[in-house]
Amino acid sequence: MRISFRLSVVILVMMVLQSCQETTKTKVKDENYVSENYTKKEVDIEMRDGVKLHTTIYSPKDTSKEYPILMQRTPYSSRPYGEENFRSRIGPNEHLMKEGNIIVYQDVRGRWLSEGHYENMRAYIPNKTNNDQVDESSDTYDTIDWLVNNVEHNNGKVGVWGISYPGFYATYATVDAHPALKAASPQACIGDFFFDDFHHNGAYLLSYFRATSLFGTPRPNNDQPIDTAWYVLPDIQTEDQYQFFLDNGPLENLNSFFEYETVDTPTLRPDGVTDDYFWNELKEHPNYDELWQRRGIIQHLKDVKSHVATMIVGGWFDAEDLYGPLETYKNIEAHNEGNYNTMVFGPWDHGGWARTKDRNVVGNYYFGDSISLFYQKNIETKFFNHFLKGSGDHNTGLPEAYVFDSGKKAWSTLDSWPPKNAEKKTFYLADEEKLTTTEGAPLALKFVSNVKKPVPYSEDIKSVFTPRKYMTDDQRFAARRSDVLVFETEVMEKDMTLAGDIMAKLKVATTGTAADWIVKIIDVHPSNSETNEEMQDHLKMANYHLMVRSEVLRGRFRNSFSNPEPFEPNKKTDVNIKLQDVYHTIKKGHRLQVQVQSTWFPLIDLNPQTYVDNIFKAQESDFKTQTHSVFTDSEIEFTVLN
Ligand code: PG9
Repeated sequence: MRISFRLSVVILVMMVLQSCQETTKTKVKDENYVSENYTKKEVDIEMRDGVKLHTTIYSPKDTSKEYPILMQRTPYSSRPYGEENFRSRIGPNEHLMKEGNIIVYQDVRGRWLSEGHYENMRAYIPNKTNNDQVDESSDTYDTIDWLVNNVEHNNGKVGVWGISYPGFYATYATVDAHPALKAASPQACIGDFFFDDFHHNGAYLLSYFRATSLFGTPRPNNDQPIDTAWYVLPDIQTEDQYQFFLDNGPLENLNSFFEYETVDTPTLRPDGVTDDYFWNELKEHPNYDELWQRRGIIQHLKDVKSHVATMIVGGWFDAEDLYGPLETYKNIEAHNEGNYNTMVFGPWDHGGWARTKDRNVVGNYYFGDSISLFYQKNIETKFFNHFLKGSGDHNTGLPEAYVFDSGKKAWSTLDSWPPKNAEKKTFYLADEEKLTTTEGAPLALKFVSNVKKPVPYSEDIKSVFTPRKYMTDDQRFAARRSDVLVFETEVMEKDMTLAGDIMAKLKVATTGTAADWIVKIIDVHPSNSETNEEMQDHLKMANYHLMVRSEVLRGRFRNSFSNPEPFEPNKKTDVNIKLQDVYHTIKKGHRLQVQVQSTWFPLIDLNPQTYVDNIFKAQESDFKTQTHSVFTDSEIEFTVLN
């Protein structure tokens, strides 16, 4: 029977509408999944020194069985507050949410609705002798103790997880760990603010400027708990942060952003002390002194109890915390033989592994489909279930190192990191822009480092809260500048897999007495490479100069991060820069390129290029254009799979 055309159109429209409603219903159902399947309680748990920490507990409505507790401690708030208000997603991923776990969020000491005073990266106190000695380890211990003894239907096993600053608290949980703590997954975990986030090897990350007030604004009413944001992120009132910071000049001109109306005391006191206690710390402590040293957590990972299994997660293209997860994994591995300690590193930016987008992309660069979804289902869920619901006998079926080769765009499962069959391979920064394995005569390659025209760290016109995208940005814009030295191999005749850290052993000189040194490792793609849909319009994958790794060292710290020293003008000097690990195959048909430069703006602040004790107090007159030299007996030592 022929159905009239008109009727068939009506049927088709009805079918389309119905499927949309179903999708919406599914989505709506998903949006309400937590409130439909979990109850919520908020409690203020008393710590050993009497301070109460605000803690939110989501428990499965199905009380027919017992569940482990999965906890995240955070400075970013456990909101929404109010037992009638639910998060739409809880836990490390949707599988763990839907399988049923008790999910706990806690405002750390001094943040949001928790009492006490906040300290950035609060220093650990070893060998505590009284209840007034508290830190994030003791707060975590006291919290876990209360939870396992007071939360109904818990199975006595606790896991912690967190990304970035919450990752730092997850690492901290493993120090003097509570016996109920069975699994910890610090992810993109901050290790040390002198090498993560706000500084890289002593260079101040000016690109973090706007994040300062998030951590340095005193809570009003003499630091009382508060359920709404009490800080204001500085508004530089432009989308062109490069021009803003260039026009702004010396860092001390930024002090004016740190006068807060919420603070009960007068602003900008005569001696330049501002109302932001973190900005004051940054500008008064430009060197790796006791303030930063005592706050690093890496040094305290020498006695992680064997009942705590650890899985450290990071992204090869994480602009914020790369030092932290790599050093956390390596130090637990080095000092705690017999512990279950593994790592997962994928082609992600900061926290990319927790997202659920199908296409995994960082900036312009596409790495593949469902990589984070694969991780969540087959790695993260497996890890927690094994130690919190399963036998916990270490036989997880997961490898020591689950690492993604960002060149081949494929996972590897390795029994160690770095790989046992990796070896060092040295390349030289040769004349005529060559990167060669044969050492030539030591020539001086010169460039003018103009403080009025610093090398941009990105060709995008933007203003960021923290830097992210640049980690995979095309570097052709820099390669074509006269103040960026370029060194490049011939076309690779076979694949070369970089697997581990990279050491830049530069031999340099400057007409000045201070300089920053930046090294970038680049995968130059063939000119017939196909462009992916995420590529910015002005770019093409043809000849794409993919940044694989980059790092800066502020030259004054070349011999010590704590005791800076000037350069002697025109004297050939060694500057060694460790670049964080990579796992990247430079494929046959590609080229390996190294770029060397001395400004990277405004990712990092401008070096005056004349030595001053504290760049945060440098004057306009200190900033001078200089001529720098890189000698061709400089080496780049790669870790390569043989
Ligand atoms: N590590 C990230 C961060 C720290 C400090 C300021 C801004 C960002 C993070 O916790 O996301």
